[in-house]
Amino acid sequence: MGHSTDDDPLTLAIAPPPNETPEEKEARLKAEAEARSVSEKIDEQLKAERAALKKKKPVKVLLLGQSESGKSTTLKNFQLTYSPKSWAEERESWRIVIQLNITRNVNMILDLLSEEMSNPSILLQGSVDSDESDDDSPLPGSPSNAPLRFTDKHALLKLRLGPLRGVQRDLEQIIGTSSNEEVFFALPGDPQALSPPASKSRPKEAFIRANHTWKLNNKSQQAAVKHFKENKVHEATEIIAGCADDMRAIWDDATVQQMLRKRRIRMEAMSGFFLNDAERIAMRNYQPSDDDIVRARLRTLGVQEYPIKFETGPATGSDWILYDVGGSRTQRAAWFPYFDDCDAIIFLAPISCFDERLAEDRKVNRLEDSYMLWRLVCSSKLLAKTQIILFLNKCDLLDQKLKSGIFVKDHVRSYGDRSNDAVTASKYFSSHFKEIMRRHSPESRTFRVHMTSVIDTTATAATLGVVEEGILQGHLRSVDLI
Ligand SMILES: Nc1nc2c(ncn2[C@@H]2O[C@H](COP(=O)(O)OP(=O)(O)O)[C@@H](O)[C@H]2O)c(=O)[nH]1
Ligand SMILES: [Mg+2]
Repeated sequence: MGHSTDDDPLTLAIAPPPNETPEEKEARLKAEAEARSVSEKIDEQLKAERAALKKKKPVKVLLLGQSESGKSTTLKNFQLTYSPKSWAEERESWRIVIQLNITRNVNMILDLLSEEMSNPSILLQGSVDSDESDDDSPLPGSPSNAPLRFTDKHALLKLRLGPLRGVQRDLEQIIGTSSNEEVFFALPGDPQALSPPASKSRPKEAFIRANHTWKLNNKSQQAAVKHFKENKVHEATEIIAGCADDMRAIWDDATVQQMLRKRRIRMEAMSGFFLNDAERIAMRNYQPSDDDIVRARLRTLGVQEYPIKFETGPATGSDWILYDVGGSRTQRAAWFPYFDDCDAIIFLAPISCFDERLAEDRKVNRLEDSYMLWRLVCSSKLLAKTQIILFLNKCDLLDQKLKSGIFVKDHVRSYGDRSNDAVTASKYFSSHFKEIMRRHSPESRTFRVHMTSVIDTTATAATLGVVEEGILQGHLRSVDLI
Protein backbone atom coordinates (compact mmCIF):
# COMPACT_ATOMS: atom_id res chain seq x y z
CA MET A 1 0.00 0.00 0.00
CA GLY A 2 0.88 3.66 -0.31
CA HIS A 3 4.06 3.16 -2.31
CA SER A 4 5.07 6.07 -4.48
CA THR A 5 7.38 6.06 -7.43
CA ASP A 6 8.62 8.84 -9.61
CA ASP A 7 6.10 8.19 -12.28
CA ASP A 8 3.15 7.85 -9.91
CA PRO A 9 0.56 10.23 -11.43
CA LEU A 10 -0.40 11.72 -8.09
CA THR A 11 3.21 12.39 -7.05
CA LEU A 12 3.90 14.03 -10.41
CA ALA A 13 0.79 16.18 -10.19
CA ILE A 14 1.59 17.66 -6.79
CA ALA A 15 5.37 17.82 -7.20
CA PRO A 16 6.89 21.33 -7.29
CA PRO A 17 7.60 22.64 -10.79
CA PRO A 18 11.17 21.56 -11.75
CA ASN A 19 12.26 25.09 -12.78
CA GLU A 20 11.08 26.87 -9.59
CA THR A 21 13.06 29.98 -8.44
CA PRO A 22 13.97 30.38 -4.75
CA GLU A 23 11.32 33.15 -4.37
CA GLU A 24 8.73 30.98 -6.01
CA LYS A 25 9.71 28.12 -3.75
CA GLU A 26 9.36 30.27 -0.63
CA ALA A 27 5.94 31.53 -1.72
CA ARG A 28 4.84 28.00 -2.50
CA LEU A 29 5.97 26.65 0.89
CA LYS A 30 4.22 29.51 2.66
CA ALA A 31 1.00 28.85 0.78
CA GLU A 32 1.26 25.19 1.55
CA ALA A 33 1.80 25.85 5.26
CA GLU A 34 -1.21 28.14 5.34
CA ALA A 35 -3.34 25.56 3.61
CA ARG A 36 -2.17 22.98 6.11
CA SER A 37 -3.00 25.13 9.06
CA VAL A 38 -6.45 25.93 7.65
CA SER A 39 -7.07 22.27 7.11
CA GLU A 40 -5.87 21.42 10.61
CA LYS A 41 -8.18 24.04 12.04
CA ILE A 42 -11.07 22.58 10.13
CA ASP A 43 -10.17 19.15 11.42
CA GLU A 44 -10.08 20.39 14.98
CA GLN A 45 -13.37 22.15 14.57
CA LEU A 46 -14.95 19.05 13.18
CA LYS A 47 -13.61 17.01 16.04
CA ALA A 48 -14.90 19.47 18.62
CA GLU A 49 -18.28 19.56 16.96
CA ARG A 50 -18.45 15.82 16.92
CA ALA A 51 -17.53 15.64 20.58
CA ALA A 52 -20.10 18.29 21.46
CA LEU A 53 -22.68 16.38 19.50
CA LYS A 54 -21.80 13.21 21.32
CA LYS A 55 -21.90 15.03 24.63
CA LYS A 56 -25.36 16.21 23.75
CA LYS A 57 -26.23 12.64 22.90
CA PRO A 58 -28.52 11.45 25.62
CA VAL A 59 -27.29 9.02 28.21
CA LYS A 60 -29.12 5.81 27.52
CA VAL A 61 -29.97 3.44 30.32
CA LEU A 62 -31.81 0.19 29.95
CA LEU A 63 -33.76 -1.32 32.83
CA LEU A 64 -33.81 -5.09 32.60
CA GLY A 65 -35.10 -7.92 34.73
CA GLN A 66 -37.89 -10.43 34.90
CA SER A 67 -41.50 -9.42 35.29
CA GLU A 68 -42.27 -7.81 38.67
CA SER A 69 -38.62 -7.27 39.48
CA GLY A 70 -39.01 -3.55 40.13
CA LYS A 71 -37.99 -2.00 36.80
CA SER A 72 -40.90 0.42 36.54
CA THR A 73 -40.52 1.32 40.19
CA THR A 74 -36.85 2.12 39.65
CA LEU A 75 -37.80 4.28 36.71
CA LYS A 76 -40.22 6.19 38.94
CA ASN A 77 -37.43 6.71 41.45
CA PHE A 78 -35.29 8.27 38.70
CA GLN A 79 -38.10 10.60 37.75
CA LEU A 80 -38.87 11.54 41.33
CA THR A 81 -35.23 12.12 42.23
CA TYR A 82 -33.95 13.88 39.13
CA SER A 83 -36.94 15.38 37.41
CA PRO A 84 -39.22 16.59 40.21
CA LYS A 85 -41.03 19.13 38.03
CA SER A 86 -42.29 16.63 35.50
CA TRP A 87 -43.01 14.26 38.35
CA ALA A 88 -45.33 16.84 39.88
CA GLU A 89 -47.03 17.40 36.55
CA GLU A 90 -47.87 13.73 36.29
CA ARG A 91 -49.26 13.42 39.78
CA GLU A 92 -52.82 13.95 38.64
CA SER A 93 -52.62 11.15 36.06
CA TRP A 94 -51.53 8.71 38.72
CA ARG A 95 -54.64 9.41 40.75
CA ILE A 96 -56.75 7.44 38.29
CA VAL A 97 -54.29 4.55 38.27
CA ILE A 98 -54.39 4.31 42.05
CA GLN A 99 -58.18 4.58 42.10
CA LEU A 100 -58.21 1.67 39.68
CA ASN A 101 -55.74 -0.27 41.82
CA ILE A 102 -57.89 0.01 44.93
CA THR A 103 -61.07 -0.73 43.01
CA ARG A 104 -59.49 -3.92 41.77
CA ASN A 105 -58.44 -4.84 45.29
CA VAL A 106 -62.08 -4.68 46.35
CA ASN A 107 -63.42 -6.44 43.28
CA MET A 108 -60.98 -9.24 43.78
CA ILE A 109 -62.37 -9.81 47.26
CA LEU A 110 -65.91 -9.60 45.91
CA ASP A 111 -65.10 -12.25 43.28
CA LEU A 112 -63.74 -14.57 45.91
CA LEU A 113 -66.70 -13.94 48.15
CA SER A 114 -69.14 -14.72 45.35
CA GLU A 115 -67.33 -17.92 44.62
CA GLU A 116 -67.20 -19.04 48.23
CA MET A 117 -70.77 -18.04 49.01
CA SER A 118 -72.23 -19.77 45.98
CA ASN A 119 -70.06 -22.87 45.99
CA PRO A 120 -69.96 -24.66 49.32
CA SER A 121 -68.13 -27.64 47.78
CA ILE A 122 -64.99 -25.56 47.40
CA LEU A 123 -65.27 -24.89 51.05
CA LEU A 124 -65.03 -28.55 51.91
CA GLN A 125 -62.19 -29.24 49.49
CA GLY A 126 -60.04 -26.50 50.86
CA SER A 127 -57.89 -24.36 48.63
CA VAL A 128 -58.65 -25.01 44.95
CA ASP A 129 -55.26 -24.09 43.69
CA SER A 130 -52.93 -25.07 46.43
CA ASP A 131 -50.91 -27.16 43.98
CA GLU A 132 -50.02 -24.00 42.07
CA SER A 133 -49.33 -21.91 45.07
CA ASP A 134 -46.13 -19.93 45.17
CA ASP A 135 -44.91 -21.52 48.31
CA ASP A 136 -46.05 -24.63 49.99
CA SER A 137 -45.29 -23.72 53.52
CA PRO A 138 -48.22 -22.47 55.51
CA LEU A 139 -48.65 -18.74 55.83
CA PRO A 140 -48.62 -17.13 59.23
CA GLY A 141 -51.99 -17.73 60.82
CA SER A 142 -52.30 -20.69 58.51
CA PRO A 143 -55.59 -21.74 56.94
CA SER A 144 -57.94 -23.22 59.41
CA ASN A 145 -60.31 -25.85 58.14
CA ALA A 146 -63.14 -24.23 59.95
CA PRO A 147 -65.93 -23.46 57.49
CA LEU A 148 -66.31 -19.86 56.46
CA ARG A 149 -69.35 -18.34 58.08
CA PHE A 150 -70.97 -15.74 55.90
CA THR A 151 -73.71 -13.57 57.25
CA ASP A 152 -76.11 -10.89 56.03
CA LYS A 153 -73.31 -8.46 56.59
CA HIS A 154 -71.38 -10.02 53.72
CA ALA A 155 -74.36 -10.03 51.42
CA LEU A 156 -74.94 -6.39 52.24
CA LEU A 157 -71.30 -5.43 51.66
CA LYS A 158 -71.37 -7.21 48.34
CA LEU A 159 -74.43 -5.30 47.34
CA ARG A 160 -73.18 -1.93 48.45
CA LEU A 161 -69.75 -2.37 46.85
CA GLY A 162 -71.35 -3.62 43.62
CA PRO A 163 -71.00 -0.26 41.80
CA LEU A 164 -67.22 -0.66 41.95
CA ARG A 165 -67.52 -3.17 39.10
CA GLY A 166 -68.60 -0.42 36.78
CA VAL A 167 -65.93 1.89 38.18
CA GLN A 168 -63.26 -0.65 37.31
CA ARG A 169 -64.54 -0.94 33.75
CA ASP A 170 -64.70 2.82 33.30
CA LEU A 171 -61.27 3.48 34.73
CA GLU A 172 -59.72 0.69 32.68
CA GLN A 173 -61.22 2.19 29.60
CA ILE A 174 -59.97 5.65 30.47
CA ILE A 175 -56.46 4.41 31.09
CA GLY A 176 -56.57 2.36 27.93
CA THR A 177 -56.53 -1.10 29.35
CA SER A 178 -56.87 -3.74 26.72
CA SER A 179 -56.54 -7.10 28.19
CA ASN A 180 -57.74 -10.64 28.12
CA GLU A 181 -57.03 -10.89 31.76
CA GLU A 182 -59.64 -8.32 32.55
CA VAL A 183 -62.26 -10.16 30.56
CA PHE A 184 -61.15 -13.37 32.16
CA PHE A 185 -62.06 -12.32 35.61
CA ALA A 186 -64.38 -9.49 34.87
CA LEU A 187 -67.55 -10.38 36.66
CA PRO A 188 -69.01 -13.69 37.48
CA GLY A 189 -72.65 -13.21 36.70
CA ASP A 190 -71.99 -10.44 34.23
CA PRO A 191 -73.48 -11.58 30.92
CA GLN A 192 -70.60 -10.07 28.95
CA ALA A 193 -67.87 -11.58 31.01
CA LEU A 194 -66.14 -14.75 29.96
CA SER A 195 -66.09 -15.96 33.46
CA PRO A 196 -63.82 -18.96 33.96
CA PRO A 197 -65.10 -22.19 35.43
CA ALA A 198 -64.91 -21.85 39.17
CA SER A 199 -62.52 -24.75 39.60
CA LYS A 200 -60.05 -23.19 37.17
CA SER A 201 -60.09 -19.72 38.60
CA ARG A 202 -56.81 -18.55 39.94
CA PRO A 203 -57.32 -15.70 42.31
CA LYS A 204 -53.72 -14.61 42.21
CA GLU A 205 -51.65 -11.65 41.47
CA ALA A 206 -52.87 -11.57 37.90
CA PHE A 207 -56.12 -10.28 39.21
CA ILE A 208 -54.86 -6.86 39.93
CA ARG A 209 -52.53 -6.37 37.06
CA ALA A 210 -53.15 -3.40 34.89
CA ASN A 211 -52.33 -5.23 31.70
CA HIS A 212 -52.18 -2.42 29.24
CA THR A 213 -50.09 -0.20 27.09
CA TRP A 214 -50.74 3.21 28.51
CA LYS A 215 -47.73 5.24 29.37
CA LEU A 216 -47.76 8.55 31.04
CA ASN A 217 -45.27 10.23 28.76
CA ASN A 218 -47.12 9.48 25.59
CA LYS A 219 -48.61 12.79 24.49
CA SER A 220 -51.46 11.49 22.43
CA GLN A 221 -52.54 9.08 25.10
CA GLN A 222 -52.22 11.78 27.71
CA ALA A 223 -54.48 13.94 25.64
CA ALA A 224 -56.87 11.06 25.26
CA VAL A 225 -57.02 10.61 28.99
CA LYS A 226 -57.63 14.29 29.42
CA HIS A 227 -60.47 14.48 26.99
CA PHE A 228 -62.03 11.17 27.81
CA LYS A 229 -65.30 11.79 29.52
CA GLU A 230 -64.13 13.79 32.46
CA ASN A 231 -67.47 13.18 34.01
CA LYS A 232 -66.68 9.46 34.09
CA VAL A 233 -63.67 10.16 36.27
CA HIS A 234 -65.79 12.41 38.40
CA GLU A 235 -68.45 9.75 38.70
CA ALA A 236 -65.87 7.10 39.63
CA THR A 237 -64.44 9.39 42.28
CA GLU A 238 -67.90 9.92 43.75
CA ILE A 239 -68.69 6.20 43.86
CA ILE A 240 -65.34 5.39 45.45
CA ALA A 241 -65.87 8.11 48.04
CA GLY A 242 -69.27 6.66 48.84
CA CYS A 243 -67.76 3.20 49.29
CA ALA A 244 -64.93 4.23 51.64
CA ASP A 245 -66.43 2.79 54.83
CA ASP A 246 -67.53 -0.43 53.18
CA MET A 247 -64.09 -0.93 51.61
CA ARG A 248 -62.56 -0.66 55.02
CA ALA A 249 -65.22 -2.96 56.48
CA ILE A 250 -64.76 -5.73 53.93
CA TRP A 251 -60.99 -5.66 54.31
CA ASP A 252 -61.17 -5.70 58.11
CA ASP A 253 -63.74 -8.48 58.17
CA ALA A 254 -62.50 -11.57 60.00
CA THR A 255 -64.25 -14.04 57.70
CA VAL A 256 -62.82 -12.34 54.63
CA GLN A 257 -59.36 -12.54 56.16
CA GLN A 258 -59.93 -16.21 56.93
CA MET A 259 -61.01 -16.80 53.35
CA LEU A 260 -57.83 -15.15 52.04
CA ARG A 261 -55.67 -17.21 54.38
CA LYS A 262 -57.42 -20.35 53.32
CA ARG A 263 -56.62 -19.56 49.73
CA ARG A 264 -53.09 -18.52 50.59
CA ILE A 265 -53.61 -15.08 49.15
CA ARG A 266 -51.57 -12.32 50.69
CA MET A 267 -53.18 -9.28 49.15
CA GLU A 268 -51.05 -6.86 51.10
CA ALA A 269 -47.96 -8.26 49.38
CA MET A 270 -49.45 -7.84 45.92
CA SER A 271 -48.72 -5.11 43.42
CA GLY A 272 -50.96 -2.10 43.69
CA PHE A 273 -52.44 -2.99 47.05
CA PHE A 274 -54.01 0.08 48.63
CA LEU A 275 -56.79 -1.17 50.91
CA ASN A 276 -54.87 -0.22 54.03
CA ASP A 277 -55.19 3.38 52.87
CA ALA A 278 -58.81 3.19 51.78
CA GLU A 279 -60.09 6.23 53.68
CA ARG A 280 -57.36 8.50 52.37
CA ILE A 281 -57.52 7.34 48.75
CA ALA A 282 -61.30 7.36 48.64
CA MET A 283 -61.43 11.06 49.45
CA ARG A 284 -62.88 13.29 46.75
CA ASN A 285 -59.85 15.57 46.79
CA TYR A 286 -57.31 12.76 47.03
CA GLN A 287 -53.82 13.70 45.86
CA PRO A 288 -51.42 10.79 45.43
CA SER A 289 -48.31 11.03 47.60
CA ASP A 290 -44.89 10.18 46.18
CA ASP A 291 -45.09 6.85 47.94
CA ASP A 292 -48.50 6.12 46.45
CA ILE A 293 -47.18 6.76 42.95
CA VAL A 294 -44.14 4.61 43.51
CA ARG A 295 -46.36 1.79 44.72
CA ALA A 296 -49.02 2.14 42.04
CA ARG A 297 -49.35 -0.77 39.70
CA LEU A 298 -49.15 -0.18 35.99
CA ARG A 299 -47.92 -3.07 33.95
CA THR A 300 -45.35 -2.42 31.24
CA LEU A 301 -45.77 -3.94 27.82
CA GLY A 302 -43.15 -3.73 25.11
CA VAL A 303 -40.24 -1.32 25.43
CA GLN A 304 -41.09 2.17 26.53
CA GLU A 305 -38.92 5.20 26.32
CA TYR A 306 -38.77 7.79 29.06
CA PRO A 307 -36.72 10.91 28.30
CA ILE A 308 -35.63 12.62 31.50
CA LYS A 309 -34.04 16.05 31.60
CA PHE A 310 -32.01 16.07 34.78
CA GLU A 311 -32.99 19.00 36.98
CA THR A 312 -30.60 18.26 39.85
CA GLY A 313 -27.40 16.40 40.67
CA PRO A 314 -24.05 16.26 38.84
CA ALA A 315 -25.80 15.51 35.56
CA THR A 316 -27.99 18.63 35.72
CA GLY A 317 -29.02 19.79 32.27
CA SER A 318 -28.17 16.52 30.61
CA ASP A 319 -30.68 14.43 28.79
CA TRP A 320 -31.15 10.82 29.68
CA ILE A 321 -33.36 8.24 28.13
CA LEU A 322 -34.48 5.39 30.30
CA TYR A 323 -35.93 2.34 28.65
CA ASP A 324 -38.43 0.34 30.65
CA VAL A 325 -39.24 -3.04 29.25
CA GLY A 326 -41.82 -5.75 29.68
CA GLY A 327 -40.11 -8.55 31.56
CA SER A 328 -42.20 -11.61 30.91
CA ARG A 329 -40.69 -14.33 28.77
CA THR A 330 -42.57 -13.57 25.59
CA GLN A 331 -41.46 -9.95 25.73
CA ARG A 332 -37.75 -10.47 26.16
CA ALA A 333 -36.90 -10.74 22.47
CA ALA A 334 -37.82 -7.07 22.18
CA TRP A 335 -34.88 -6.11 24.39
CA PHE A 336 -32.04 -6.95 22.05
CA PRO A 337 -32.28 -4.10 19.56
CA TYR A 338 -31.72 -1.72 22.48
CA PHE A 339 -28.45 -3.33 23.53
CA ASP A 340 -26.48 -1.76 20.74
CA ASP A 341 -26.27 1.81 21.78
CA CYS A 342 -26.82 2.01 25.51
CA ASP A 343 -24.51 3.48 28.14
CA ALA A 344 -25.56 1.29 31.01
CA ILE A 345 -27.88 -1.44 32.09
CA ILE A 346 -29.54 -1.57 35.43
CA PHE A 347 -30.44 -5.18 36.00
CA LEU A 348 -33.04 -5.92 38.65
CA ALA A 349 -33.15 -9.25 40.40
CA PRO A 350 -35.76 -9.62 43.11
CA ILE A 351 -34.06 -11.80 45.69
CA SER A 352 -37.14 -12.26 47.85
CA CYS A 353 -38.39 -14.58 45.10
CA PHE A 354 -36.21 -17.56 45.93
CA ASP A 355 -39.33 -19.58 46.77
CA GLU A 356 -41.57 -18.35 43.94
CA ARG A 357 -42.33 -19.44 40.40
CA LEU A 358 -42.77 -17.42 37.22
CA ALA A 359 -46.36 -16.42 36.55
CA GLU A 360 -45.88 -17.31 32.87
CA ASP A 361 -44.26 -20.66 33.56
CA ARG A 362 -45.04 -22.23 36.89
CA LYS A 363 -42.27 -24.76 36.52
CA VAL A 364 -39.54 -22.16 36.70
CA ASN A 365 -38.20 -20.81 39.95
CA ARG A 366 -37.97 -17.01 39.81
CA LEU A 367 -34.47 -16.79 41.23
CA GLU A 368 -33.23 -19.38 38.73
CA ASP A 369 -34.84 -17.33 35.98
CA SER A 370 -33.00 -14.22 37.18
CA TYR A 371 -29.69 -16.08 37.17
CA MET A 372 -30.38 -17.27 33.65
CA LEU A 373 -31.25 -13.78 32.40
CA TRP A 374 -28.23 -12.30 34.15
CA ARG A 375 -25.98 -14.80 32.44
CA LEU A 376 -27.54 -13.89 29.10
CA VAL A 377 -26.91 -10.19 29.64
CA CYS A 378 -23.38 -10.68 30.96
CA SER A 379 -22.37 -12.94 28.10
CA SER A 380 -23.73 -10.69 25.34
CA LYS A 381 -20.94 -9.52 23.00
CA LEU A 382 -22.94 -6.44 22.11
CA LEU A 383 -22.80 -5.43 25.75
CA ALA A 384 -19.16 -6.33 26.31
CA LYS A 385 -18.22 -2.69 26.99
CA THR A 386 -21.47 -1.65 28.61
CA GLN A 387 -21.60 -0.90 32.29
CA ILE A 388 -23.93 -3.28 34.09
CA ILE A 389 -25.29 -2.45 37.50
CA LEU A 390 -27.08 -5.09 39.51
CA PHE A 391 -29.88 -4.24 41.93
CA LEU A 392 -30.62 -7.12 44.26
CA ASN A 393 -34.09 -5.84 44.91
CA LYS A 394 -36.94 -6.44 47.33
CA CYS A 395 -34.57 -6.80 50.26
CA ASP A 396 -37.40 -5.62 52.50
CA LEU A 397 -39.56 -8.52 51.38
CA LEU A 398 -36.67 -10.93 51.75
CA ASP A 399 -36.26 -9.80 55.32
CA GLN A 400 -40.00 -10.18 56.04
CA LYS A 401 -40.10 -13.58 54.45
CA LEU A 402 -37.16 -14.96 56.40
CA LYS A 403 -38.53 -13.51 59.62
CA SER A 404 -41.89 -15.15 58.96
CA GLY A 405 -40.18 -18.52 59.16
CA ILE A 406 -39.44 -19.40 55.54
CA PHE A 407 -36.05 -21.03 55.12
CA VAL A 408 -33.79 -20.30 52.16
CA LYS A 409 -32.26 -23.76 52.35
CA ASP A 410 -35.69 -25.35 51.78
CA HIS A 411 -35.72 -23.78 48.32
CA VAL A 412 -32.05 -23.29 47.49
CA ARG A 413 -30.28 -26.50 48.38
CA SER A 414 -26.76 -25.10 48.05
CA TYR A 415 -27.54 -22.59 50.81
CA GLY A 416 -26.74 -25.23 53.41
CA ASP A 417 -26.44 -24.28 57.04
CA ARG A 418 -25.84 -20.58 56.56
CA SER A 419 -27.73 -18.28 58.87
CA ASN A 420 -31.29 -17.65 57.69
CA ASP A 421 -31.17 -13.84 57.77
CA ALA A 422 -31.51 -11.26 55.01
CA VAL A 423 -27.91 -10.00 55.17
CA THR A 424 -26.39 -13.46 54.90
CA ALA A 425 -28.85 -14.51 52.22
CA SER A 426 -28.36 -11.40 50.09
CA LYS A 427 -24.58 -11.80 50.32
CA TYR A 428 -24.94 -15.38 49.25
CA PHE A 429 -27.11 -14.51 46.25
CA SER A 430 -24.76 -11.65 45.39
CA SER A 431 -21.75 -13.97 45.25
CA HIS A 432 -23.66 -16.18 42.87
CA PHE A 433 -24.40 -13.27 40.53
CA LYS A 434 -20.79 -12.14 40.75
CA GLU A 435 -19.52 -15.56 39.80
CA ILE A 436 -21.86 -15.71 36.80
CA MET A 437 -20.60 -12.32 35.64
CA ARG A 438 -16.98 -13.32 36.07
CA ARG A 439 -17.46 -16.54 34.20
CA HIS A 440 -19.57 -15.29 31.31
CA SER A 441 -18.44 -11.75 30.49
CA PRO A 442 -16.55 -11.62 27.16
CA GLU A 443 -14.13 -9.06 28.70
CA SER A 444 -13.42 -8.60 32.35
CA ARG A 445 -15.70 -6.05 33.99
CA THR A 446 -16.42 -4.54 37.37
CA PHE A 447 -19.18 -6.16 39.42
CA ARG A 448 -21.36 -3.31 40.63
CA VAL A 449 -24.09 -4.38 42.99
CA HIS A 450 -26.58 -2.61 45.25
CA MET A 451 -28.94 -4.14 47.77
CA THR A 452 -32.18 -2.28 47.21
CA SER A 453 -35.80 -1.93 48.18
CA VAL A 454 -36.84 0.39 45.42
CA ILE A 455 -40.20 1.19 46.98
CA ASP A 456 -38.17 3.03 49.62
CA THR A 457 -37.66 6.30 47.76
CA THR A 458 -35.25 7.88 50.25
CA ALA A 459 -32.83 4.97 50.31
CA THR A 460 -33.15 4.56 46.56
CA ALA A 461 -32.29 8.22 45.94
CA ALA A 462 -28.95 7.60 47.66
CA THR A 463 -28.31 4.51 45.56
CA LEU A 464 -29.20 6.36 42.39
CA GLY A 465 -26.68 9.06 43.32
CA VAL A 466 -23.88 6.53 43.11
CA VAL A 467 -25.31 4.91 40.01
CA GLU A 468 -25.79 8.24 38.25
CA GLU A 469 -22.18 9.31 38.74
CA GLY A 470 -20.84 6.02 37.50
CA ILE A 471 -23.02 6.07 34.41
CA LEU A 472 -22.17 9.69 33.65
CA GLN A 473 -18.45 9.04 33.90
CA GLY A 474 -18.77 6.07 31.60
CA HIS A 475 -20.73 8.19 29.14
CA LEU A 476 -18.12 10.98 29.12
CA ARG A 477 -15.29 8.49 28.72
CA SER A 478 -17.00 7.07 25.66
CA VAL A 479 -17.26 10.64 24.31
CA ASP A 480 -13.53 11.19 24.72
CA LEU A 481 -12.78 7.99 22.90
CA ILE A 482 -14.09 9.22 19.54
N1 LIG B 1 -41.82 -4.49 48.94
C1 LIG B 1 -41.25 -4.19 47.79
N2 LIG B 1 -42.00 -4.13 46.68
C2 LIG B 1 -41.41 -3.81 45.53
C3 LIG B 1 -40.02 -3.54 45.44
N3 LIG B 1 -39.74 -3.26 44.16
C4 LIG B 1 -40.89 -3.34 43.48
N4 LIG B 1 -41.90 -3.67 44.31
C5 LIG B 1 -43.30 -3.89 43.96
O1 LIG B 1 -43.34 -4.97 43.06
C6 LIG B 1 -44.30 -4.74 42.04
C7 LIG B 1 -43.65 -4.86 40.69
O2 LIG B 1 -42.78 -3.79 40.51
P1 LIG B 1 -42.59 -3.14 39.08
O3 LIG B 1 -41.65 -2.00 39.26
O4 LIG B 1 -43.89 -2.86 38.44
O5 LIG B 1 -41.86 -4.34 38.36
P2 LIG B 1 -41.54 -4.52 36.80
O6 LIG B 1 -42.52 -5.52 36.30
O7 LIG B 1 -40.15 -5.06 36.79
O8 LIG B 1 -41.65 -3.19 36.13
C8 LIG B 1 -44.89 -3.37 42.32
O9 LIG B 1 -46.09 -3.52 43.01
C9 LIG B 1 -43.88 -2.71 43.21
O10 LIG B 1 -44.47 -1.80 44.10
C10 LIG B 1 -39.25 -3.61 46.64
O11 LIG B 1 -38.03 -3.39 46.67
N5 LIG B 1 -39.91 -3.94 47.77
MG1 LIG C 1 -42.83 -2.66 34.49
